[in-house]
Amino acid sequence: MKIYFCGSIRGGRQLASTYEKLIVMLSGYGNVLTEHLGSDEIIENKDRILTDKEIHDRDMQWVRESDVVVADVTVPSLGVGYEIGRAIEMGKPLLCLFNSSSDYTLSAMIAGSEEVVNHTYENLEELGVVLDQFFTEHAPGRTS
Ligand code: 6K6
Repeated sequence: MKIYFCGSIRGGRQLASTYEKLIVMLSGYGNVLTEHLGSDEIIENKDRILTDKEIHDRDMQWVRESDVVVADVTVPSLGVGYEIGRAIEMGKPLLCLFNSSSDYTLSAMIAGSEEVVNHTYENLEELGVVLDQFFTEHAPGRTS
């Protein structure tokens, strides 16, 4: 099971520690291709040596290879929105998570999409059940 996790980078790193915890949770269901999203250090030190084209092409290849896409859509990010649109076109099962305790408002283009599973959360503890249900429904019987 390959999981592509999306979270804001240049859109803002306010929720980096949340991404890190989410990635740990997702690792229980499969191989998270974008583990670096939880670590400012890795993004700064490793990915900075890649050109924008290399980042784009690598990430799109990973979206193509993935079995499911999970996005934290709380911090508005052009890159995350782009990945979601591309993943929808590729027919990937997609779970979008929005933190309602934040000061952000979710774009209608995500909140109103019937092609993604939207879930609003207040704390990460409540996401265990949501992830169990998503992976059971959209990737039944698959293992890493
Ligand atoms: C580090 C500092 C500035 O740029 C970097 C390296 N950039 C990226 N490295 C890896 N993935 C990236 C990078 N930029 C965007 N992405 C992908 O887009 C990630 O998979 C995220 O889900 C999403 C973030 O988009 P922005 O628009 O918030 O950057």
